[in-house]
Amino acid sequence: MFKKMQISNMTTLYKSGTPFNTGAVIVDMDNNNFEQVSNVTFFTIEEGSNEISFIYEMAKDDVVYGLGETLGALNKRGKRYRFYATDDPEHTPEKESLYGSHPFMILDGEKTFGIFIDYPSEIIFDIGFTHKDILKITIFSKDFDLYIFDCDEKLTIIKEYFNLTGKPYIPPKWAFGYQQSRWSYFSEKEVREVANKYRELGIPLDVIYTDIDYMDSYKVFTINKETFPNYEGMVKDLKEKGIKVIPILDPGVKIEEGYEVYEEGKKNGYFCVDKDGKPFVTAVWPGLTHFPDFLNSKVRKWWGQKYKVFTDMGIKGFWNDMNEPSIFYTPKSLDKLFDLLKDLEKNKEELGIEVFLAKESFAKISNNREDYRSFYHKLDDGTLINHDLVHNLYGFKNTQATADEMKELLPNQRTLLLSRSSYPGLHRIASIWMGDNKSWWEHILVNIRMLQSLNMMGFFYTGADIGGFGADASAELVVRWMELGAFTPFFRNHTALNTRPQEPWQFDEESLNIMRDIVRLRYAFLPYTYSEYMNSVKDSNPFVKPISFVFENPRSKDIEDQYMYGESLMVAPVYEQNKKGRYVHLPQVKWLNWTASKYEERKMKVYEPGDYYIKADLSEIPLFIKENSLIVLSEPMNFVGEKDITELTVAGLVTDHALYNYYDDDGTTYNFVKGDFGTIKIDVTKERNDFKIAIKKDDKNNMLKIKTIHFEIYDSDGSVVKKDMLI
Ligand code: MIG
Repeated sequence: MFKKMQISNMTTLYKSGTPFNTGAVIVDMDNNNFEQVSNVTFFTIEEGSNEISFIYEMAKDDVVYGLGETLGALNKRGKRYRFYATDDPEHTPEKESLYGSHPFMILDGEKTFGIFIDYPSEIIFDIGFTHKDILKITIFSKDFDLYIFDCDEKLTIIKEYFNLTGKPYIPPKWAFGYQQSRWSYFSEKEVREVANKYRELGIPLDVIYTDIDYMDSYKVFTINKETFPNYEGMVKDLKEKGIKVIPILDPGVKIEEGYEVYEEGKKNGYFCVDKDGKPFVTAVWPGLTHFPDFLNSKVRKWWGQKYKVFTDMGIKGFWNDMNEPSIFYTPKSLDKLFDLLKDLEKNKEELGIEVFLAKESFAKISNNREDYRSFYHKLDDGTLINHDLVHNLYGFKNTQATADEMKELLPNQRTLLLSRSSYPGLHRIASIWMGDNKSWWEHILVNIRMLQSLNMMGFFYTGADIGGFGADASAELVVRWMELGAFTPFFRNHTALNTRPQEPWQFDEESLNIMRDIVRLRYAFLPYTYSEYMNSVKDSNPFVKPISFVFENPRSKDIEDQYMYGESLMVAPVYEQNKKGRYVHLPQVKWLNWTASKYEERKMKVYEPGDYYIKADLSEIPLFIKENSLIVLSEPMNFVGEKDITELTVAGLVTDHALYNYYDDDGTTYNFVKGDFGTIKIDVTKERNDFKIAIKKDDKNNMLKIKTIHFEIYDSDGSVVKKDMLI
């Protein structure tokens, strides 16, 4: 039995039992206005004792989109996905769970609809895996909210999902600059050296991260005074060079007498508890730790205020890691392992398969479901709830603690806030990166696909560890990945401890020069990227979209390795080893190709719709501007905001008429909400062998410093007209 409520003309809620209020959905519902039903549109239902499955028979050509942070293809059909937040650094193709839980999908085909399940523990989406045509969604509970979006338009379904769960987060403008990180910048000296090297080499940079190495014994909110004697001084000095420092924060609190965070948490009962009501003991980086109980609002307040040590230094960006929460082991699981080892020792002369099995037991002490079942949260109303039932919310609530208190610590300031684990709703307040990928060519493709799937979930501001986190990277791999990264909203080179360094200068002169050009190209695109990002949030329209969300031709459904970046630009990165080009599908309209390497060299060529092999040397990335749309560029800078943008270059192929909505604001506050922003409507109309240009500036608060706009407008025959306009 469900309580059925009509939320809008296309969205229906089916409430089962008494669901936990996750905070994902933000619309107020009239709980009295429901009807009791036993069916759910589109699905047949199979009920077990503690689980329920929704089954749908897919038509041959139905395509499934969504599910956010999952592996496999962009079309999710043919694989099984399991939402139970997991810290798994081995993103091999068979894996079913990663860090986030994103149970929202769109089925597109004979019938088209969306489904979102608001339930914070285990859900399995078997999408034509067990049986190729059967979609089976299993929820391991009878208490959940299920939403059906009955609509033929994929983008409208997404809009409706945002109506329900809120609009995507907006970072500061500098978050669209280039960022550098590495787990194992061991000292302040090293961080300063890396930052300085960027400036010496003339490679733009906006952010540098300090990973867990800056902490004192991995104690959260502390700084190792030996290796980072003047963290605050470092933050200030780098700020002068336009480089912002972002620290990592882990949720596990080290159990250590006298350590303030531990003492306060213990005294106030702020930690998750075991079945006897004692603080639950687990282990992460610092050794034995407790987990703060982020489901409790008092704890969130306390935790969020702790960030003051950093905001007082002028820091405006935070990186919340390990919040699935990751568990290395618990004393209990470790004891079991020691028993096993003792057993093995007794028979050490005759061991065979036992050793093999022991290896598996060893792996199982991390992130074990049994451990997640053995601790509890105390909610605001005093009730205890088993962690396992709300597992997927931990990272969301951890990051909510940060976001909420930022309103007080940094009033009216935007922050760059990243979380590793996530749940629907987190996209309103922060964003996520894609976690611990590897320096594998295969993972560039994963990056391209996940970027599109995450955007459907409202995680517009996202990206992967460029160059790969685990394993050693080759120069070619880093170069190609940087080319992709330049066209993802979150553009950060990051790698793990003990891997080959992969900052741009770590390889050879040629690779260094290419990477400098790529990063400069990224900055040249800043006016476009920022305008498009802000417009996409305003319009609830994914910033990155699959080709098939824009073009209706069947062939587009097969295209997963090209994507729309904003409304005008299609990106087709080269992501294979030793390739000097790639095949590209150009759907339905004409396209203006720019196989870009240097911002200054804009050689563009017109293509009719079709399939082409596009050459792209190591230094080049194939870009395509859609017919009758425009891109806007400006001179690259060393960091966002280094100089006023006084000149724009507008380029496009206009066969009829193109309109661009240029947008800008202060980039750091929320004043845009009150209308503090400037826009320029740039209108280009084709006229015989010429173009008519109309410009309408709306800038009552004088946000815009643009004086000149250079036009490079192409015609179908490939000819270009160049004009300058003063505004
Ligand atoms: O288990 O802080 O995903 O980006 O560098 C490793 C060290 C813990 C995992 C994060 C990664 C980060 C690393 N962390």
